[in-house]
Formats: sequence, structure tokens, C-alpha cells
Amino acid sequence: MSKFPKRYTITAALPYTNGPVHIGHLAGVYVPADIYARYQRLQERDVVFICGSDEHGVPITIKAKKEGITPQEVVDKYHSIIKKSFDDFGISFDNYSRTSAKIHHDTASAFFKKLYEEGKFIEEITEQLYDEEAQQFLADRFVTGTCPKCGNEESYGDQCERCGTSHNATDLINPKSTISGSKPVLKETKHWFLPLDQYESWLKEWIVVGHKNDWKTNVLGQCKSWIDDGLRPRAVTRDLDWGIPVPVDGADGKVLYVWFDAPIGYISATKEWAEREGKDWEPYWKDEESKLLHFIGKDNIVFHCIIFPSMLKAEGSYILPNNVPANEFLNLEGNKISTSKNWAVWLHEYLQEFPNQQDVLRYVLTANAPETKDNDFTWADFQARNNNELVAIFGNFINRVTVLTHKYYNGEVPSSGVLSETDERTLQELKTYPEVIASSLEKYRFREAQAELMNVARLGNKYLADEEPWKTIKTDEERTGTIMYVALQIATTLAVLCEPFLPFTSKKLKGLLNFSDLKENLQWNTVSNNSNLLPTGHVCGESELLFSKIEDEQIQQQLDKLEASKKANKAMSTSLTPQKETISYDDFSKMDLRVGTIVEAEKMPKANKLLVLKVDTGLDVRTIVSGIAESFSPEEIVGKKVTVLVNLAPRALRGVESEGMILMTENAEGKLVFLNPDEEVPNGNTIN
Ligand code: B3M
Ligand code: ZN
Repeated sequence: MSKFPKRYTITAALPYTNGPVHIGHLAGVYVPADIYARYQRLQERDVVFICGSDEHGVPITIKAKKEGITPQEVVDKYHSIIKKSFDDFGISFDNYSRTSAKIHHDTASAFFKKLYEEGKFIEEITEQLYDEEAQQFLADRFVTGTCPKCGNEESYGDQCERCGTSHNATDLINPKSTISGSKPVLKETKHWFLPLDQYESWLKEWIVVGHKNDWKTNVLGQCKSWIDDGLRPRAVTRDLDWGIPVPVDGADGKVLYVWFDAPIGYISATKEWAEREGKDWEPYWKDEESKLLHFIGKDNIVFHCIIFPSMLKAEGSYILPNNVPANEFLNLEGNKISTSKNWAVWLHEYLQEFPNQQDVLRYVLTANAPETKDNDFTWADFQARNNNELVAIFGNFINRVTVLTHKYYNGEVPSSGVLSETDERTLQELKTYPEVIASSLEKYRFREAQAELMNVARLGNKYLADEEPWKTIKTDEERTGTIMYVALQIATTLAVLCEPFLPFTSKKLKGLLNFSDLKENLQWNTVSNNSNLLPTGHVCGESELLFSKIEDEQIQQQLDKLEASKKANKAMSTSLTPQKETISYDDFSKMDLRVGTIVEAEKMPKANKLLVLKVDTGLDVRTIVSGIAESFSPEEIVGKKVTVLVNLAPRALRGVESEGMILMTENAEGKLVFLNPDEEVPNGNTIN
């Protein structure tokens, strides 16, 4: 096999479409993946760079419930926000698909069916957590509890975000339903399990032995700890109504587990791309000479290194990932990035607030990339790196070269006289950088690679400062021509080498140097093999600044935004619920509130929070189901005066028709309290 693979299949983790993308996602996954894909393309290799929206799973249904819309409306909204923001940020996917697409449903269903028919699953009726009030099985994010491995009390049903462990919901200690808050019961249900334990020795051989030298230590560490803990069968189906229906008999009301279907999304997105481009997708996923790479965050390691490879192994016709260079987490101003607390820098907002400054964020996120440990993003560092590195080093060098070329030669590349020793040495050093940067990139060391890129700009600045063309122009025309010729070769090399990291800057710089008039399209290797890149007589384009200073006011605005988030979170965390949005009098007048009396009360069978009440509303005596069983016994509330909303649409609660609502509040200790008149008032009197 040649030194380099025939093909590169590069995937980036499919973002959940329950919210926009933030800088943590970019630093962890998408910027490094894009740098790598762009670099391999510049090496003229056969690359397909794949991603798409992860549109199934419980987070979507939770978001839909919260926003009072359907899951499809949630994914449609965020799929377009995410896709557009990636496009605008220069993440150069060859295809950005989505897992609600038919091609994915077909691909994932066929994948499951093949494993099912070949008997690769264990089919088992087991007891799963069930919420009797919500009448729903509890999987994944529908249940939280204490992680059996690290004690995190907020672990999800399928994964603990603190220690990364992935487990079954029944492993949780003190589980609690995130739907009703109630303690789940165990209820039998049939599911299909991937017997990971059967792949344990193979995984140990493939990862711990096979990849001990080329996978990152943080990835190897997690894989080893899971394998050492002993792998167990994992359910790959769920009792949910949102997802890909399980394509076998006896699976009504069941869907594929989102982490079973989502990684197959890489395959379906490749198929979709190949159909569009008139290519064959199979070699990218089935030819041993293709290099499959998954760019992910550390919370996805188990799924990409243990579960998905076991699925691929079980299916039998696919290649396995060559590497999974997972990054650690990025924090923001010293705190964990949090979607729910709005403690984030959202990509779509950044693009609006810092127009045409995509590369500044790319640069800063790469310079601070959490490649081996969690790292921190601060707005002060963002401003400093822009002003002191991009403007003062990279931009300054290019500005001097282009301004002087226009000033002395009307933008034309001057002829070079005899090269001095310094010139030779500088050009020699210049030609080492493509290899230096390439070797870092081939090892997924993006911070290091970008630092070397900046050394090219430093080399240019030092050369001009030492050779001082602005002085020699007065005495030695020929020498000045040579200096400017050498400086322009450095600028040209920079234009090519910076493209993976700073694609927008590269495009602008190629315009300043008028690449479009060059006879050949300069690739990575062209700049490493020759230093006569911009020939004498070539006319450069108009000069313009590549970067602009970022002022304190801009940074203060961002810090104020975060301060506002902090305040909002504080307000939320205190008991006072913020006032709801203003309504009209008409809205209010639609409600019919009456004084009533509870005349009967009994517990709802098998529902520990509900009481069934008979309420005399003055209009009639009606049944109302009320979630007050944990605050009151039936006996103690018979005869109580209450406030009743009588014209609320009736609804069935655990099979009992409830016609109205009893209005309650809470006392300081959080105990429920009735609202009733402080004088004797007949039932049926209206409340206005
Ligand atoms: N949707 C990202 C996450 O866990 C998850 C990646 C799927 S890649 C197949 O936030
Ligand atoms: Zn844990």
C-alpha cells in the first residue's frame, strides 16, 4: 500500500437538532475536522467530509414538549439554523445531511434488519423503567439518577456526562422521571440488545493493542476503562414514538436507539453525496485502503470506539475507523458551557456580531483547542490573539509586502538579483514549513500546526525588518527588488498553507496576490517543492487589510451578554418564577373561575401523586383529578372551599375524565396550599 491511503472518509459528530451550535462544539469537533479535510484536499487526496443533523433521540422530544411543537418542527428549525451557520463559518462538508431523511431511515433499517436476520442481536423481555403517570417507558434523557460509576446524581439513563460512562437506565441509583418527577416502576418490555460482551476480546485486540501508538491517550484511556469494566449487552431499541421504527415483526411502538441509528447517518450521508456526485459510496466505507476518521467530542468516545465499531464488525462488510481524534471540552470564562443556562457563545450570533471575522474565531479556537485536556475560552484572549497575532504579525507582514510592492513597482513582482546568503537561508527555511505543518496535521495536532503557520508570518516579518527595503530603495534598486521578490514568495506560501486554518483569509490573500492569474493552482506540494511561486512580472491585486483590530467595546458587549445570562440564571434559580408574557383582558375573561367545595376524595389507584375528587361547583358536582396526593390525604380535604377553573377542556388522566382544575399555590416550604375566599361564599359564585 502506498504511504498514503487511497481515500479519506472524514466524519464529524452529527449535532443534535435541539439547539444551535456553540464554540464548544466548534473547538471540540468541527474546526479540527475542517482543518484536516481542507489540508487533505490541498494534498490532492480523495476526500469526502461528512456530517448531518442528528434528529432522533429523547432530547428532541423533550425540546418539542417544552416548546409546544412537534419533534419534526423542532428538527426542521434547528437543522436549518445549524446547516446555515456551518456554511457561513466555512465548515466545508461535502455533504451535510439529516437523520430524518428517507435515505437514512432506509439505510439504518436495512443495517438493523441484516444484523437481526443474521442473529447478531439478543432478543429479550426485560424490566425497564416506566413512569406510571406519564404512561411512558423511561429511557436516556427521560430519566436521571445517580451514576453507578462516579456518583453523579444527574446522570442520564444512557450516559453519564461527568464520567462519560454509558449504561442502561436500570443501572441508575434512585432513578427519577424527567417527565413527571415521579419514581419509576419496572415494567416488562421486549428489546433487542447488541451483545457487546461478545466483542470484548476483539475490541481489546483492535484498540488496546492495535491502536496503542496512534490513538490519543485520552481516547485510549476511556476505551480501556470501559473494556476493563467489562462490556455488557446494550439495548439498541427503545419504547418511543420519535425515531426510526424497528423494522421487524413484534416491534410496534419501538424505534431504533438514537445511538444505533446516528452513526449509520455517516454512511447514509455518504450515499446521498455519492448519488448527487455520480460516485460509488462503497469504497469510502468498505475498501481497506480508505482511511475512516471520526472527529468527535470526548462524551462520544464510547459510541464511536466501542459501540459503532462493534456494529460494523457484526455487519461484516465495513472498514473500521482508523482514528477517532476526540477532543476534550472547552469551557467559557472559566465555567462549563451550558445550553440550558445560555452560557455559551452561539455560532449564529457570533456570525452576526462579528461579520466577516470567521477566521478570528477559527484561529482562537484552534490556538486554545482542548486537544489533550479541557481548556478555556475568554473574550480577553480572543481580543489579544486577534490584535497581537493576526493583526500584528500575519496582517502586518502581508500589509507591508503588498503596500511596498504597489509603492515601488505598481503591484508587479520585481525581478530578483543574485540571492544573498540570508535570502537563500530564508527561502530554505520557508520550504521546510509545508512538511513541518503537514506532520503536525497528520498527527491531529492542530494547535501545534497553527503555531508553525504563524512562524511563516514571523519569518516574513523578521526578513523585512532585517533587510529594510524601505531603506535600500534609496540606494540599491536591484537589492530592493530581490528583497521584495523573496518577501512575495513568503506571502504566497502563507496564502496556501493558511487555507485549512483560515480559509477566508486565504481567499482574500490569494486575491491580493492575484492567484487567479497564475498558470497553476498552487497546492500543498507546489509550495514545498519550489520557491519561484510568484514569478517576476506577475501583477498583484489591490492591497487591503486582512484583519481589523477588535476594540474593548466589542469585548465588553460580549461580557455584558454573559453577565445577563448569569443574572437570568440566578433569577431562575430563586423560587420566584419570572412573570409570563402579557395577555389581553379578553384572554383573561375566557377563564371561568368559581368557588367550589370538595365533597368526596379518594386516591387514584397506582398513581402516587393523584387524587380523584368530587367537587360541588354550584353548577354541578363533577370529577376533577388533581396532583395533590403528596400534600393531602383524601380525608383531610373533604369540605374544603376551593377555587375551580370550570371551563377547562376535559381530559382523561389514567382513564378518569377530569373536568376542570383546582387552583393551588405553594407555601414557603413548597407545600401545596388551596386558594379560597376568607369569608363564607356560596358554591358557584364567579371569581373575577
Ligand atoms: N448527536 C452529539 C452529542 O452527543 C451526538 C453525536 C452523534 S454522531 C453519530 O452531543
Ligand atoms: Zn458517572
